[in-house]
Amino acid sequence: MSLLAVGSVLEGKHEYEIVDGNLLTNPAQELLEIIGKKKPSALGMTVMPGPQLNQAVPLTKEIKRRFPDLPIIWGGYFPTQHSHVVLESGYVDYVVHSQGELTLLELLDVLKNGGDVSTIDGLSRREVHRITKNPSRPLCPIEEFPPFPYHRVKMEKYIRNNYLGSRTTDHNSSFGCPFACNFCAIVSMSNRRWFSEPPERTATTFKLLRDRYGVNAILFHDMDFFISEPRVAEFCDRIKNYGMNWWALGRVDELHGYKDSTWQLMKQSGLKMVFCGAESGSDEMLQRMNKGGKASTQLSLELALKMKSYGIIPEYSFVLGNPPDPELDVETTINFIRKLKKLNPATEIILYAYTPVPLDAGEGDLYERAKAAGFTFPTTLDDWVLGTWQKFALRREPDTPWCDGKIYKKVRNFERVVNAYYPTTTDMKLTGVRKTILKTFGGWRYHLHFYDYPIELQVLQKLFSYQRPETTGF
Ligand code: B12
Ligand code: SF4
Repeated sequence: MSLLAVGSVLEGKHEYEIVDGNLLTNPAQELLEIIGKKKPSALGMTVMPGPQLNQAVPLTKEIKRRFPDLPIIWGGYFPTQHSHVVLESGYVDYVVHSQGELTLLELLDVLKNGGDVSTIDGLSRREVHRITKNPSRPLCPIEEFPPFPYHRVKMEKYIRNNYLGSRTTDHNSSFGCPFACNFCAIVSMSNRRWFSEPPERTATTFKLLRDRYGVNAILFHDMDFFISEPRVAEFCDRIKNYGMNWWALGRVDELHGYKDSTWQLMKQSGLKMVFCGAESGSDEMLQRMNKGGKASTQLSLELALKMKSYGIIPEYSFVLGNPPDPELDVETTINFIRKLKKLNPATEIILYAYTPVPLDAGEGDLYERAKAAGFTFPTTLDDWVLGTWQKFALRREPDTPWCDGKIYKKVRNFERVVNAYYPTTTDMKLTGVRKTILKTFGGWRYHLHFYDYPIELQVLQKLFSYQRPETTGF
């Protein structure tokens, strides 16, 4: 989607091709061949921390070695947050910060026609002996960009069978978020701004994906799909007879405040599940996370009940192991999850470990505490691909100076038990006897609050290879 978004503005202006390394058998070799054959005038890469970065680093190094004159541009969250480290590596030439469409377009114009890159807002660049960051670019309303050029990719490869529908695919209908939770990567990307497609355009895309590609369900990956209730209501009204299902991410307090009529429309239009950042079982921690709005643990419980009444599944994510007392933090949130499960057993639980994102001084209590405990980010790109930083990026059991590995282990053990006793509704294969066995084995542990060494659940998980929520991808 990142590449479809930037591709949309290149249509008719620059020749371009999208290459997805995930679809290639030997991405490095095949990409090098494509570059050798087609001789592009620039290469843009979208890079997330974690597995993508792990591949992007050696690949970019090799491309630079083989094609030293080919300008290499990185974009996305990671390069935006760590542009200096990325450019200092010596093999990336440009970093496009935040929203990439206009910056890339201007850069390609200059690379093609000549001109001055120092006038391109939103760009950082590597010169012989220094790295320069141009002024930031204000976000542009996304309705000014053309729709995603879905025809540019092999759509069949991005359609899959899952709990939402037999032909599920993805879309993104907005950029940014008006909030500034201090563990969230969006803050440095959008600086509290938010722009969305108008509802009729999102509905048109929905229909196009259905009619052209036979899609019957969509996951919206917007940071927050539900910011504007009128937009959501109009969108649902437009699609309610399309016979499709959908999933999206939203905030607890926003959804809690929605009118009943909007909930009815959302249900009618095929909304099956909503991913919400419940984040913590402690109101004090929500404050320290700068969750903002009306966020509270009470609202999280009330929303789970409300969603139960509409038959829409809440998928709640939590950020655990927060400084300065990660043990107490984990204990409090585990107790809260037990309360939540009692109210609405269908609630999916996603557990992440707190890993800092770079923020300016004074922007984040959690980050300040992490730094006070001795946390610093890697200073080279090569360090970012080390095992310890890979673990950090995946947010499951990171090595952090304020939190003992044993505490994360406890979280994972609890996760195993809770997901055995309450198997996810998203696994279509886990039914009948297998489900009963799993529930029975998980049940005694859950009731006794005994989560340590869940070896038998590990074995069952291997045998049944059941799908846990954290593997469904958010
Ligand atoms: C879909 C998604 C995924 C998918 C698909 C990833 C994939 N294969 O591409 C899945 C579920 C697999 C996934 C996994 C992970 N994800 Co993810 N994911 C997202 C999500 C929800 C949407 C991304 C998206 O497509 N947005 C829509 C497009 C249009 O926007 P965009 O990506 O921001 O692109 C714009 C700009 O960034 C820029 N841009 C981006 N790339 C490029 C490239 C060039 C050349 C240019 C010029 C510009 C440019 O221009 C675009 C248009 O304006 C984001 C959150 C979000 N809503 O953005 C998280 C997010 C990107 N993921 C995140 C994380 C942490 C992960 C994981 C590490 C999580 C985990 N615990 O496992 C893994 C790692 C995956 C990997 N392989 O490395 C974080 C990144 C945090 C950070 N500090 O960088 C985010 C921001 C979520 C969050 N709030 O924390 N993810
Ligand atoms: S966690 Fe959600 S509400 Fe908070 S800044 Fe990130 S996207 Fe916005």
